[in-house]
Amino acid sequence: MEIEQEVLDLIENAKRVCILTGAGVSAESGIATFRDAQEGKGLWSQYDPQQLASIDGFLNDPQTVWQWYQWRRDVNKDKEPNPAHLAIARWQQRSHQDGNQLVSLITQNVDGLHQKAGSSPVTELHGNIWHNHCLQCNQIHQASVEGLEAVPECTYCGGQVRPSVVWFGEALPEQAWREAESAAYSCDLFLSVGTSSQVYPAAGLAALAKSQGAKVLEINPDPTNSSVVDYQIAGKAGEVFKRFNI
Ligand code: BV8
Ligand code: ZN
Repeated sequence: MEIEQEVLDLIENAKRVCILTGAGVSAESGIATFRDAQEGKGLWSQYDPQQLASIDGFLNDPQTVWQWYQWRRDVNKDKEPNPAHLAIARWQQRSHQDGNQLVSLITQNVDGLHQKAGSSPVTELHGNIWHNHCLQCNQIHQASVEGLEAVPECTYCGGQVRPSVVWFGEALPEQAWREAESAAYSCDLFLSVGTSSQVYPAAGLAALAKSQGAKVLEINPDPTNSSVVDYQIAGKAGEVFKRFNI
């Protein structure tokens, strides 16, 4: 039986689906992946994203890190969800309506495009680039930071305002991690969409699902060849979801 038909049956018959997405699911919306950035594609390619996306990076050079996030917000602000985001949102809505399938969405992306596509709930493991808070007192910084070149000052304690994303070396938000772990632990079908599966602890979720007997499906034009993957669809997420007509 042709693999795609097998995968369609898996999707059709799964009771509890856990979808983990990465930067690849937003690539067709025109947002470069981390991998692209690391391979010297793009303005900031001379910087190591792991350096910029770190507390040390911000403490050593807050201005540069702030400007990197302002640049990314500028790139993201007019980007629209693509067929992959829209298909996942429809899948979630349909599962809510007919109730015979539970679909959980876990993302490593900070771009908010899943929410823009109508997905709900969305578990954001690494935060959201449109939110900011004070490094010192954690107060949420409500005001818009559009166009602000300099790192804003906290209106409560005068501390530095930072993007509300999870930097390397920082713990993931507890609630989000708990949701992700329980969704992976209890699913019978785990979908890994557009992620290179190199950043932990997110990259460990597929193995957790597998350890509980779930089937693992990877959608990625560049297979990760990870041993936990049962089915690999080597294609772009937007095109694959369109083809599957999910
Ligand atoms: C922590 C937010 C401890 C910021 C991000 C175990 C082993 C080794 C290392 C570690 C370990 N445990 C922890 C670590 C350290 C580190 C880590 O994993 N390092 C890696 C690099 C080795 N992890 C951490 O630091 C984590 N924190 O461990 O804290 C702790 C614990 C308790 C108390 C205190 C401390 C925090 C990790 C989160 C960091 N923040 N983002 C920001 O965005 O600015 S990670 C960031 O990079 C993204 O969120 C994402 O997670 C990752 C990029 O990966 P992908 O999304 O997969 O993107 P990538 O570009 O790599 O790949 C894209 C893929 O898409 C490719 O495969 C490509 O082929 C595919 N693709 C392209 N086009 C398409 C497509 N697919 C489908 N369709 C297409 N059209
Ligand atoms: Zn403060």
